Amino acid sequence: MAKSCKVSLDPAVCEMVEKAGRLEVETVWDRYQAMLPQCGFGETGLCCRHCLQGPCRIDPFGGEPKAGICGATADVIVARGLDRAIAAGGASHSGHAKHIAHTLKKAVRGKAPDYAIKDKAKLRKVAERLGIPTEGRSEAEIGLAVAEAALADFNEKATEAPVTWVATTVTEKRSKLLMERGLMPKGIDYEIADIMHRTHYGCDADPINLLQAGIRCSLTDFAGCHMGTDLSDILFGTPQPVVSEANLGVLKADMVNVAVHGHNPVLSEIIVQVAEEMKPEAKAAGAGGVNVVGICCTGNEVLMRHGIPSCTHSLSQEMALITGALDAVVMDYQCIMPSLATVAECMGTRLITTMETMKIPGAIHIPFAEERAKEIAREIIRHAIEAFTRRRGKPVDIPQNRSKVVAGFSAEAIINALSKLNADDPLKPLLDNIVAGNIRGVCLFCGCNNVKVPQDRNFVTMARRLLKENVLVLASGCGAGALMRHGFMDPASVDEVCGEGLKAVLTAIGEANGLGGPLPPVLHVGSCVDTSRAVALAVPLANRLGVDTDQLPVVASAPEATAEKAVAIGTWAVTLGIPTHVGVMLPVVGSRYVTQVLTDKVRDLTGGYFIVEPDPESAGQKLLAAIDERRAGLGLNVPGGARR
Ligand code: MSK
Repeated sequence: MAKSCKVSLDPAVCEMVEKAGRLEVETVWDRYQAMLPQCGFGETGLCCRHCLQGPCRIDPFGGEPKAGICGATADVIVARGLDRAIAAGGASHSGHAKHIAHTLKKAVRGKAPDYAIKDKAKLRKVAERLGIPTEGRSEAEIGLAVAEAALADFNEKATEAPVTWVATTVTEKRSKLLMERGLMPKGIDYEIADIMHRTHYGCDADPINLLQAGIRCSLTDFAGCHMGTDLSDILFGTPQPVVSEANLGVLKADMVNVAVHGHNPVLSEIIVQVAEEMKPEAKAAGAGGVNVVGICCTGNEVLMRHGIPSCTHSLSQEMALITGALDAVVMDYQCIMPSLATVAECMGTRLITTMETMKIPGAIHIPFAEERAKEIAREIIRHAIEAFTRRRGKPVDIPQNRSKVVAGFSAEAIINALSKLNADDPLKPLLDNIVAGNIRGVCLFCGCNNVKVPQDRNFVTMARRLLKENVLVLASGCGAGALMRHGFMDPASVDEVCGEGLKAVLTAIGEANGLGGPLPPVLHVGSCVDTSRAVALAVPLANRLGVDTDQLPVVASAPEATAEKAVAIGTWAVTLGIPTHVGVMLPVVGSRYVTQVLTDKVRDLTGGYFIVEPDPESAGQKLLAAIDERRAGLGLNVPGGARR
């Protein structure tokens, strides 16, 4: 019988939480309980540690102290704190992109023989978008120029030119608006350093100036996401729909189970290739083969390009080890809990870090270098095979839960699917259905799971509500993970979860593509970096309508956000004009002024705004209202209302 528990909606996770309790292995939920009550100053953003005179904290109820030792008010402290979170998110996503740019450069110069340009058409498309000449040039020459253009985006340019991965990826109207309003970033690393400078002791103390810089900096995260997606597609292929499975039931007792965890596909792509080659070694050790599975966004990357099953996501990463069946976890970076070292020690899992930016005491560190990628991947898998030989014959507890997943909906894949309905004008069927109301609007779910919310509750509740109201739902990151584990990426659940209009559209597209049935209710667009794929779809849609992205009936939601990267993504979504929901308390509520700017006044600047709503039912309602407002603005019919 499926287990249920308070901490997660996922029965597989509940089963493992119970096992962890029996084994007295501490989990994220135990540590959260031990942390309560959490500091109210920190939660509301009213604690400042930016200088050595602090920490300072402001009374959230208007009493004393009203200012920090230097005189910084609640508004200043909150705005500075938000800016630093945005900068950290931008540094992470763009650091990931920079890494892939270096890999591309090494590949085209012949210094990384295990890599090659896989999607030549995308290489040319990206080059043309950036204004790089392609005529009569080899792929290696174009690839080098693209990699150099990417790396040039990190520094402030002598000519004061904007970051190309922003200026060329948004609508022309948006690009102009960002320039006019001082929101266009001049360089990725430049803007991130600028935030660290202006939030230092005794610098920017104007909350509006601080927020404006934070908004500009959030676009470094957008540039990093878009660049990461573009360059990964060039090197590893642009995803196309692929069938796989998700949840802990994808582990196999008699196989060498290797999880790839983190974000960057540079290593995991090679692990996937080498795992197949190493089957004879695994067999010689008594296993059926090597079973590669994914965790978090590295999992999303290999799922959408190779159909590698997703084991689990974000908050429940420890649970994959608790099964006792995982022989190795191979990590790159971001969203990896250091607690895995303790769980791994208890469960006999080899924990392997690979990047200079991310080491964990207790893990084996095998430094990764693109120049020797396959050799390193083989060394890693040999560790897993050795761990298997120690585990062989011992009991494991693999929950039986597995959901069918159809993943891999890149913008190119979606447009290709639509082209089967109208080859000359692929966006027309989508627009016609939006106009007719069969698709009421579009919602992108992204972001993480957060320990403060029963895992997946907000994603599942909101997706159910929006799908029934005929909202087309896209998902990235651990949001995609949550929805895939609950069956939302299985075409068979369309009948149960979608409204009639949406069902008809998904069925028409699916049948036109020879699937003999509908597309899945929720379209998997990839990892958190691939949130940019939703923009790559929204921009041509806006261009086709002759409007900007702030007029589209498109909304976004990070209902269980955790990472600073999610804060940065949410802020750039608002900057591109999208009403953006966050389902957990942001550390800004300590300043009524900053909260008001983010949820209301920013609309005058960008057209977008934040909706902070922890209750998933009301959040769904608020997103529907935002969609309807946009529909009315375009003169489209609104359910229950008149055409304006
Ligand atoms: S992994 S940023 S917990 S989505 Fe991209 Fe998941 Fe959030 Fe990390």
